[in-house]
Amino acid sequence: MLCIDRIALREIHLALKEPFRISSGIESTRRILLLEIADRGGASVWAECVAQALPNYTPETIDTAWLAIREWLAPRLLGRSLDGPDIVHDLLAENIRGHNMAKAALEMGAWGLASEMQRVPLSKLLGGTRDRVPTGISLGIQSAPERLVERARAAVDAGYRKIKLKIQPTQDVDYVRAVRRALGDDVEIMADANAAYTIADAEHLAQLDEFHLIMLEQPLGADDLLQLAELQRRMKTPLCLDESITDLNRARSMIELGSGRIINIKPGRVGGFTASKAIHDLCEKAGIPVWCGGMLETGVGRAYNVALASLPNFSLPGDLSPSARYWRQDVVSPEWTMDAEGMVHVPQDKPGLGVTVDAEFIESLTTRVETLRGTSTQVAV
Ligand code: OSB
Ligand code: MG
Repeated sequence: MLCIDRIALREIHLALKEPFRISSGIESTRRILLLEIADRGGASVWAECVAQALPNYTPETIDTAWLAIREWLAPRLLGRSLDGPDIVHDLLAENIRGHNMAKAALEMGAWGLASEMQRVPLSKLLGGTRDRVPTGISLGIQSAPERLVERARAAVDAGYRKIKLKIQPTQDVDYVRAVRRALGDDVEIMADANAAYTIADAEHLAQLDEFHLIMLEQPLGADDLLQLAELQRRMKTPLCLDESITDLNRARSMIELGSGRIINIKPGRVGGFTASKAIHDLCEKAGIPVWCGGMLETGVGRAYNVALASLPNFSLPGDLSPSARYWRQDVVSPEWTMDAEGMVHVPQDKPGLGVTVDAEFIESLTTRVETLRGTSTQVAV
């Protein structure tokens, strides 16, 4: 039984070691929404909302998420006795459309809190079966193919099990070709277009087939399931959907229409763990591999992703890079690391996130805080 009696929203600013460019925008210093969720009994947990500063990946932003949590979502949970975290998804879904990242921050936080209270590792609570999960790296768009080749080579040397190349029109075939030639045929390479193309580009995109990519992620718009199905018929490379998959039903549509053959599950994008598990189970039955995507999370969000990625059908390497790939200093200790075989270790002996959150460091990065309680709210700056 959970009874959440306090939710603190906190915005922190954390500089990426280097800017991350994708077709829909660039991130340099991240504005990040962290939540602290406390149970009436004294237990508490940190959670992360993965919405970004601008609505270029999904319609949400950190500011819309803040509003949605304060006005509509947190009031549904505060002061209420909850049988368990598995009922939170439906509680937050009823007559509140969208705002999946805002919902997910609370829903995953409820799982984290339950894990703390039951003294069970989060991965165990979710049904995870593995104690190590393979990781890939996601490389942003570079100024020239040679720059990308350098990055990709360094990533292979570091042990990464999958190299994801961000592409966009005019920076695509030449970049992928350069990396495939430099790394040889044994390295698992994929590309991610973040919805930058239309079906009119089908012939152009089909040129990627010759590079034997393990997949091409989200080449067309999020809502273009029919066009994606047509593109899949015209390409050998398996398509993987990211932005398109916003819930279980979208995953069903993808499978039935043939709009893709692989799914990138980001728990934030689908509204949390319950939806992620449902998509995972559906895909397992349908023979569709899934993997865990990343959103440049801090070590808090990463803890949730690593736990999820320990489920059995997460059979491809996730975007689960170590802390040091993103930050000079992460907000957790120990920081997330990867072994020489490109595996991230899933915490087995600690409940909750499995890492310690550095509240003092977070305090020093904080630009605003708002604490929500059962009946009243109080604002502090
Ligand atoms: O499309 O997967 C994406 C980051 C921000 C927004 C969208 C995406 C990404 C990544 C980053 O690829 C993956 C990571 O966290 O390492
Ligand atoms: Mg993607």
